[in-house]
Amino acid sequence: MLSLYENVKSDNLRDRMENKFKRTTVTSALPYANGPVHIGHMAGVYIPADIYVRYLRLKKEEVLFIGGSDEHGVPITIRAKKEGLTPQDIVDRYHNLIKDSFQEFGISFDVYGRTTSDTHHQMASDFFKTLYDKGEFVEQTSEQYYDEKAETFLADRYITGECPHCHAEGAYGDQCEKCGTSLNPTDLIKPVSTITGSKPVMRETKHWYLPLDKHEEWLSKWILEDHKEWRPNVYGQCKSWLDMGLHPRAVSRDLNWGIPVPVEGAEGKVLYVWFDAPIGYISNTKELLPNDWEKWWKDKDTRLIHFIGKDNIVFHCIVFPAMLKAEGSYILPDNVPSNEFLNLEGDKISTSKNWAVWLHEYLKDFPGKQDVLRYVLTANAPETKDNDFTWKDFQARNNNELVAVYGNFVNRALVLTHKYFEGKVPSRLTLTEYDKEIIESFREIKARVEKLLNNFKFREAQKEAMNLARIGNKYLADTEPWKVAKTDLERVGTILNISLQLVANLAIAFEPFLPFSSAKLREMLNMESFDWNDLGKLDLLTNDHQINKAQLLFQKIEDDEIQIQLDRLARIKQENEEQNYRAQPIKKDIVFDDFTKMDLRVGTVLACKKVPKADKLLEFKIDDGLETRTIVSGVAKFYQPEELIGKQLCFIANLPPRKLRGVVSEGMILFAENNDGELVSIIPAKEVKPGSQIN
Ligand code: B3M
Ligand code: ZN
Repeated sequence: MLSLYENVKSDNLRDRMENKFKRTTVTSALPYANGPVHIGHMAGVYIPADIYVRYLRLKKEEVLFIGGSDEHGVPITIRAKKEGLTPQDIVDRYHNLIKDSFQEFGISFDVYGRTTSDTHHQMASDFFKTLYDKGEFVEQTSEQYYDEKAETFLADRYITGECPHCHAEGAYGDQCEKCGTSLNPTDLIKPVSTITGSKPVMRETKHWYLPLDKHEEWLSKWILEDHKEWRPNVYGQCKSWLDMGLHPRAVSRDLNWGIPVPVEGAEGKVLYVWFDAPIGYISNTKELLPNDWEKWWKDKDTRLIHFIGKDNIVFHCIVFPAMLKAEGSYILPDNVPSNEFLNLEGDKISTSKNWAVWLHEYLKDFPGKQDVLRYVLTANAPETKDNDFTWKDFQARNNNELVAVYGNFVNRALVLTHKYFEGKVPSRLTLTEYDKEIIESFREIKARVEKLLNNFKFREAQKEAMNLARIGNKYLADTEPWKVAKTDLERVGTILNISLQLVANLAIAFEPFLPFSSAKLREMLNMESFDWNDLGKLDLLTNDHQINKAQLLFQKIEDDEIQIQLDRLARIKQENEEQNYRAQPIKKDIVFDDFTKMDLRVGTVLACKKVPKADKLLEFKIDDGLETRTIVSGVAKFYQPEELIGKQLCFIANLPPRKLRGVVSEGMILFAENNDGELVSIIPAKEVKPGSQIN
């Protein structure tokens, strides 16, 4: 398939690190502090960013990992209103919850700041002022919805109305959640302000716009020509934005939560959240390094990498770079590795529908199993396409890979060393051809994993690390030292030496991915520290080095633990369906006479069968008290023919006969229709005579 980005060398192996840069600034998207974080956030952004940073640190590179909460924006004000709290209450609650979750999962930020900090307010405000003074904005007046009762302009999310496409009620000013169409507030039929319930009016308002059209030329060259190595999804999205042509974007909003626009005549206006949030990366750096932050953002020898989700691409690849360029003293990102989305059991993760695995809840159910989730989320990372998290897969990967391969190998190597050599690393003496083959196969691990990590291919990189464990497991199974021990202890020593070197290699290779397990393993191996450059080497543990007792690295996860999770999701799904349920509106009034004209009756089903070549239809023979009549009904999807035989059903007796697939149907059986289209039979509460009338 020829794609938009056919000219992109998708497997760009240019090692951008080679001597070109002195240090790396790594940022990960600042999550909105209006809810806890879930596995989608982790798989999309934080785990890959953390793997990358840990890898660079292990290589002893100079790196800074910046995170923080995004505490402005309309969703936070809406949440506050709903709960009867202030926006500050909301962000205080979630900032701390999110920060704790990240810490518990080993996301190793150097700083985790917040955009409500003074440092940030000052910096974002100054940034705006600089651009304003340089004439980098255009001022524009437009008409927007205004709530006269509340005396405020209305953000898109504060206006609801009827969707012009599917006519659902309650569509928002930016999107109809029923049919998914994006909207403008003016598209809504019968718009209502959610603040006061009144009808909004149009009013003029002035805003500042960043004229992206003026930046189009250099952005095009910079991305499309100079950064062909960006991931195809990122490059492709940028290309389609650029192809459509860029337009000025408003960087201010009428809202009372955020950073005030620092110019005269801007009362009641704040910086648009997407203007201030990326500046948060910089202000959080300053919060950590008040005197030394600039080299991480302004030095040409610094490489800047943004880890984000796919819905943030345009802001990080087009808008923020345009802001940085307009300011003039900053470097631009070198890469923006962005992931697609992770689904949960086949459905889109949704905070409002509680369709998610929340980190703080996971840890309650699976204490100490941070690495298991990290492993599964990387193994399934949505790097090139949306992917699915399922609990069965989670269990299988834990039991069949972490426990059966990695954990099993490590445990056998350590236990045998204690059994035969009192926990002292035995010497490696005569090598067989097979030993040499094994040694050879892990010598290249460093180069292979590096190549993948340098190109942000975390799934593949983790697979390589796991392969190393597979090699080890197979080596022990093939050489069977527990049998050899009966005759040749020297040979056992050689096998265990190789195995232990392999275990030490595994501990290093897995450190970026599974830091908790690597720390445990380091402790078991009694190693002081890890160095990435030791990877692939055979002398990580010297002869006679004393190792500690073996502990299990991973534990089997049982079916009942998984069932608890599946039951929880099933409950949530049902609750959502119930909440979504809305009865159809009542039809127009009829006259009583219309009702009495209908001959509604109860009949007994004598026979029922499928109508040939019609997968929806069942043919019923019904005793209507006078004779046997045939009725064809479209319920084959919901009932097996034999299920309804002998049952009493309600039907309309005086409809004109109709031919359906060659069968003449004399009437219509009544069914209740569920919201999702399921048809359910209506059976009298106690048996009545066939032909009884319903009135
Ligand atoms: N808070 C959107 C998000 O969480 C936004 C990211 C800001 S990164 C500067 O998806
Ligand atoms: Zn709609």
